[in-house]
Amino acid sequence: MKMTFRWYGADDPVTLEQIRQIPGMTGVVSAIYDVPVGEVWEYDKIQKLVDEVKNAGLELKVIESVPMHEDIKLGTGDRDKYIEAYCKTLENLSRAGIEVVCYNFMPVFDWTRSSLDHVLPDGSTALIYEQSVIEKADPSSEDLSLPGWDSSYTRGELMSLLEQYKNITEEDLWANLEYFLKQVIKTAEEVKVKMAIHPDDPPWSVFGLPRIITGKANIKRFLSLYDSVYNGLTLCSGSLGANPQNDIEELVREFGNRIHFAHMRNIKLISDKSFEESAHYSPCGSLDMVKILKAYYNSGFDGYMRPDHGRMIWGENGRAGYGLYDRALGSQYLIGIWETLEKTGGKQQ
Ligand code: DNO
Repeated sequence: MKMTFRWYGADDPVTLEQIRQIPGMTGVVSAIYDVPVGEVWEYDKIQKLVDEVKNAGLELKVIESVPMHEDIKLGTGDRDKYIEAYCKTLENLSRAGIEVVCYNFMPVFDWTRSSLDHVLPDGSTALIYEQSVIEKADPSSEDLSLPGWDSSYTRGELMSLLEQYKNITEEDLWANLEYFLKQVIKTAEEVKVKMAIHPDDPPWSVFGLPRIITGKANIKRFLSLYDSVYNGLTLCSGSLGANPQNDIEELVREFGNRIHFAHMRNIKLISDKSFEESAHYSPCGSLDMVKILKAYYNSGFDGYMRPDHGRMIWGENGRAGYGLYDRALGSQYLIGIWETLEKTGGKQQ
């Protein structure tokens, strides 16, 4: 297992120098943020980022994410152009030494939360998802603030996208995903970059939009669309864990050899379809991090891992979910468990 930390590039208030000082960190996961969705990431730009990270004493082997143009998800006539650009980006990433590419197939919105600064009993703040709030929210309204939302869309573009998705069923989305994989995984195999789809967060439909990477049966279906180690997973404990029917340890055991990137996050389920993001430490949330890590250890996991969202603690102001302090604490907790597993041999579950 190689422990990494998400870094948002030069604009991130968290610096590479700070990340470098977290014990056990091998690298960061990052992306090129100033290329519009659908355009090719040029090799020089990627190499420059890789060098910047290297000069700070860290590695950049995982990209999170290469975003997907909505035309691919919608399956419009323009999709081939965007798929070609995606493949070209993969070639350039491979040339710069990238091994894993994380992406998602969620229509319009990426991860969704109802509040970004919910105050927990200990005074820290965390992201929270309350189904009742989301059900009442209007996704096209200007004052809705969603953390994963690409704010580069104008309101008009957003309305038009939502309109186009009215005709897209889950089965259409599956067909469009398969179409994408059939071309992209071929390139991924050639250039040896492992694709790792991120599950939908939360793993159910929001704002009436279809979502399909939601649990065991659908992940199985996804993996069989193209049976190759290059068609793999980012297994996000917090995303999938929001549905208590998803047993994360079981998913790790079942799909172990197809997991290339592990997102480790705890959440506290507060009621049906509602949860708050807790500290990583198992007793703070509903997931058992020791059991999950044991499943990774027992499956021989040697991919990349990162602590996922942290709370805001110690007065830090930063990007919601992506501050320095709580994620650093989380990483140390995870590394401590992993070290124990390595020294005691893991044992059977
Ligand atoms: C949220 C992240 C997601 C993830 C994308 C992958 O914190 O886990 O935004 O990066 O869904 O494409």
